[in-house]
Amino acid sequence: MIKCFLSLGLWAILLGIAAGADPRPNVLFIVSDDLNNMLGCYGDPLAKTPNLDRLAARGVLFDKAYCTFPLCGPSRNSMLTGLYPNSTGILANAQIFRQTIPSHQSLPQAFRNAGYFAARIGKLYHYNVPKSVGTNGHDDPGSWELELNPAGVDRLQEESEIFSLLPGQFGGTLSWYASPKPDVEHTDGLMAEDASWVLERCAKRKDRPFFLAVGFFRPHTPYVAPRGYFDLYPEKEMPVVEGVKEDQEDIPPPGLGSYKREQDKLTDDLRRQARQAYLASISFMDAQVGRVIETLDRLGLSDNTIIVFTSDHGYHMGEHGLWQKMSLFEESSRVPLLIVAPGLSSKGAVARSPVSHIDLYPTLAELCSVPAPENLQGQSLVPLLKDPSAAGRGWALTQVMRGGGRLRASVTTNVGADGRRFFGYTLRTPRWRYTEWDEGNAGRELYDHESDPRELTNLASRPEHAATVAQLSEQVRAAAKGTFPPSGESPAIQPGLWAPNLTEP
Ligand SMILES: [Ca+2]
Repeated sequence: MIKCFLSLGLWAILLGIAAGADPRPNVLFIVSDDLNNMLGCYGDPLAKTPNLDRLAARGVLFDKAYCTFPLCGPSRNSMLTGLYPNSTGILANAQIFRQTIPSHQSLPQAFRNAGYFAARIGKLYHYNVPKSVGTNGHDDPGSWELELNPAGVDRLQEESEIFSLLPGQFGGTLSWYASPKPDVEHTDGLMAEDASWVLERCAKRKDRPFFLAVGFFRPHTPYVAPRGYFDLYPEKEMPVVEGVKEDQEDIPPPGLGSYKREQDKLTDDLRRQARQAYLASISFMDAQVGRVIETLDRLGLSDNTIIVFTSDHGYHMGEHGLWQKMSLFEESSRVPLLIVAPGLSSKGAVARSPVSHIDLYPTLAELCSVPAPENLQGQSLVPLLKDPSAAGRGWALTQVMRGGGRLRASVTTNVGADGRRFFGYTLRTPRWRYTEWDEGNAGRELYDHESDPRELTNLASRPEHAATVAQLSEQVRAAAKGTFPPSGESPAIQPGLWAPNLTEP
């Protein structure tokens, strides 16, 4: 009789418990490296990303998702600890949160401690690309039971063929190569194979759910991908950003502080080639994601596996005259975020409230009933997964550092003659982006996304927007204050709101 009132899913769980199976859902956590929102499912007119488009159609696409810091190391440590960079103390690459907050439980570690099988393939924490490909990089061994670090022809054979703006340097510099080798010989292709290998073994363990993290390296520089993907994007059809000089006139200097001198070498032909190679690398990565999802489906795991797809931060392709990351503009701070939570939300839904990487840890912990640390700083996205029109927190905060010194990340340039370090914070609300540099002393920016989605006109000094600036200034400062740990919690971090004052790990 009771049967009439129980859903099929609940019956499956009850039967599963009877058979010794663990009913908690699996997690497939996929992170692409240096990927912006140039994807078909985000409306890009050129990108060919059929696999990610299909994935978006299976779950919820977060239209306004943002990183906490547009640089690999700070962003990944933040995402995987559920804490803002001001609380992890990680504001540069080549560091890991164990150096600053060693007892904190990372996201995969929480799953591991709750009985999940936690595995990593490729880049989850920071990794020098391409030099650390094939190694553990700056990994956290406590997060995983299994780590796999394949290296393909892109790392082992082809580096001498790569074109670079700074010959011989690939990791931080615009560089690319159309490879004659097939997908399966490249690092990301090998990672898709490894993921299938792990999934096949996990499928046989009904008693133990898995948290499988796959960190693809593309489209990070060098943009190396099999030649066929370059052919999808004829060079002469690649657009070049126009009107940069006029656009830059109202941008305060720190807003352009991520520009690198070697980019002076970019001709329009090189700009087209860079875009072609970046898009080719995206399509190559998309194909590898497709292979992993196909395996998940083939093994019958999809109905009980939560899939997350995101990137560590966005990326410029010449907008505002900028390339790569480390700016606070939309292109650099925005990330793709797709979440498929079987049975929870309508397929192909779009959530438009601003959300953050900081929200992933509490979301996955809630979805899988995994105990999480009490000091997590994000919101659970479960209400938005259930109802994509829900308001959520209503904003996302991204910060970046400017200025000199040893902590200076490889991609920043000095602004400010004294070399003093300072922060910029930007708040994204449903309508506005508002940015303050060094407490406003080094500039403010206000962009209206209703009329100016490319953030071309800085409205911060216009009298008619004074009230909006005042209100957003108060809001961004309150949000920034909320990124620090409660006082006295962590002796490794001595925070200052507008300038980092911390002990280098
Ligand atoms: Ca402008």
